[in-house]
Amino acid sequence: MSQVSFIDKTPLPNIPWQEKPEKMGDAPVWKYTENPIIDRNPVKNVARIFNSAVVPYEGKYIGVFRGEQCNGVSFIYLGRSEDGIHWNFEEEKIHFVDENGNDFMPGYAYDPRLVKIEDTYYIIWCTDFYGAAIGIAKTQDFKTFIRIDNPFIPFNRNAVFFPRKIGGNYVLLSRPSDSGHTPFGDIFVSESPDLVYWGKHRHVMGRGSEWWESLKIGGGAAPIETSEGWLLFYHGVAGTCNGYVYSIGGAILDIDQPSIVKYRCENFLLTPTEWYEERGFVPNVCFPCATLQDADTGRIAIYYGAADSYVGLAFTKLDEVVAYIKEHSVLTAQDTEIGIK
Ligand code: BMA
Repeated sequence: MSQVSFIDKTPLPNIPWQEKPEKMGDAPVWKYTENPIIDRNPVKNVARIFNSAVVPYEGKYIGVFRGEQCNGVSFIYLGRSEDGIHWNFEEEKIHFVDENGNDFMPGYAYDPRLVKIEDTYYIIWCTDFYGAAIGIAKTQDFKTFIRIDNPFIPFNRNAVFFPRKIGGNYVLLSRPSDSGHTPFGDIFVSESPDLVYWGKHRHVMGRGSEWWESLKIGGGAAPIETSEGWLLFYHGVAGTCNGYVYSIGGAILDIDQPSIVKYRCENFLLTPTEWYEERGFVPNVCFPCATLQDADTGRIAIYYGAADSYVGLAFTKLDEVVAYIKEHSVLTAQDTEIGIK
């Protein structure tokens, strides 16, 4: 009998899945043995696909993928899949237009997230707005992609929507940053009644007391609504003498006031250990951008970018990951406060 439940009871019987290997100990998240699921050079003129997001769509899957072109500039490509594992990509990057239907392509676009709120799908990415900032576009049919106002001035990255309004407002996590590789960073939450005007900014959580997330953190997959609160998979970064190391962490936020962290796991949930995570364009990166979940079984599939070169899949179960986060929860005063000064 499951102790924790998803609030959204939609079943996803064809969720990508592999059972937990026996030799995992008590680690609650395990990697797909067939990783990486997307190889290099997946589309003409695209060298690598990584840091990408997917959703269930019409009984299958659809996703927005960070495709780094052969000239080094990233754009977003649409992909479709029957099983969430094998993907077919459109050859052309997603064509964004403004509200009047005129071309409105960003100068670059990376680390997209994809979140359905009511009957609309939102793509949120890092865009060039006189510096790295958050871009947003909406679609209802994955044919027309309409950009809406950039929510914040530069510099900001790693934004992701909550999948429903809270207190009547759209809610967005983001991570203010600098123009470079940002040796700092906390997660904030902001609200908007109309996706144009943003405010009620609150601090959610800062870099962790544990070494694996001691440099900076950033939002990852869209928070999942559960009976314990919003389950958040995020990335945490350590600075080593040989560069940054990106791991995946887990936290649970208050359902009505998500700036309040209820539980925060002191251990990483997943860290680079495999060749496709340790070797690539940027070694030692595990960067979560999306999850799928099946309400009937409690299964969760996590999509993450690996070494800025590949897409990996990892799995967990709701009961197991929530129990692990609670058991290893260490909270700071900053985590539990409302987050305004
Ligand atoms: C961050 C972002 C990510 C990338 C990570 C590791 O700053 O640019 O796209 O995966 O660095 O290189």
